[in-house]
Amino acid sequence: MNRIKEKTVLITGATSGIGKATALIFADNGANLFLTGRRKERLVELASQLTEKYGVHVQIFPFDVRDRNECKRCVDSINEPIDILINNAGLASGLDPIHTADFSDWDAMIDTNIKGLLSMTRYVSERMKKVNNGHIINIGSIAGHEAYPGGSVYCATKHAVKAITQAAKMDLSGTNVRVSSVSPGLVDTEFSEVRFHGNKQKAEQVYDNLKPLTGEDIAEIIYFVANRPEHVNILDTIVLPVAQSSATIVHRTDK
Ligand code: NDP
Ligand code: 8X3
Repeated sequence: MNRIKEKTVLITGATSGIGKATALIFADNGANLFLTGRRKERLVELASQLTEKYGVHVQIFPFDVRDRNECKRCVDSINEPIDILINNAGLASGLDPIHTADFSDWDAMIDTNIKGLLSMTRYVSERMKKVNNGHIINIGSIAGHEAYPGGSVYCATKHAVKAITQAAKMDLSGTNVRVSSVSPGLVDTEFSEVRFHGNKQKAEQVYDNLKPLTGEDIAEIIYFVANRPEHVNILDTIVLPVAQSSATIVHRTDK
């Protein structure tokens, strides 16, 4: 059953990977979309592709979620109710140990993954509470359930996403607003290229000799979470490739 048709869905970080795949699956199911990300040209191209192929309404908002004023401007400029907010924009920056890591990497992750997500949630949840309807879906990670070496701050930001999801659900207790998170393991997107500051060779090694998840795999889970009946609130889902058993245990086959 499709409960998504004609719903309005705001997706942050729709220019690549999980966010873009999510935009596609929601458009395919008749949702009208508000898409964000910093790379405007990609948003323009995606919007025209979705409008043409699926006949849905798509509005784009090119901005940096680290800028709280821009988050407010985006939400304020949407006049219709926002049925679903998918807080997907995020990144890992670096994989350096605690004693040598770069402060600017830490700031980028904290400001995007925690503060950006909080800004969007703060502005949208206020509106959802007023109309007693809505669904906030946060993209967490296996890194929000476990830590790993070199991941002190990335893992901390994703642990924060888990805590924010749980606390938001409690804050909105008694309303019809749902709060969920989807927590993937290894997904082959631009994630590792961003983590290694554009080093494609290092990025490819992350997915070497294993079959990682794809953005589409996670988009399907996000769609499933959003498409439950209104009384069903999935709080979290951990989704791993079969070759991954924890944040650090990954089975790689010989070439
Ligand atoms: P990608 O790098 O492919 O996509 C990240 C998206 O986030 C892009 O659309 C990017 O858009 C957007 N983004 C990043 N920083 C900002 C910013 N400051 N302001 C606005 N948008 C921003 O990676 P994924 O698709 O893999 O990542 C999506 C989410 O999934 C992230 O939260 C990530 O932590 C999480 N995740 C990823 C996993 C993986 O293995 N890939 C596993 C578990 C969770 P733009 O650059 O245009 O601004
Ligand atoms: C991304 C997955 O394992 O690189 O959140 O942290 S991992």
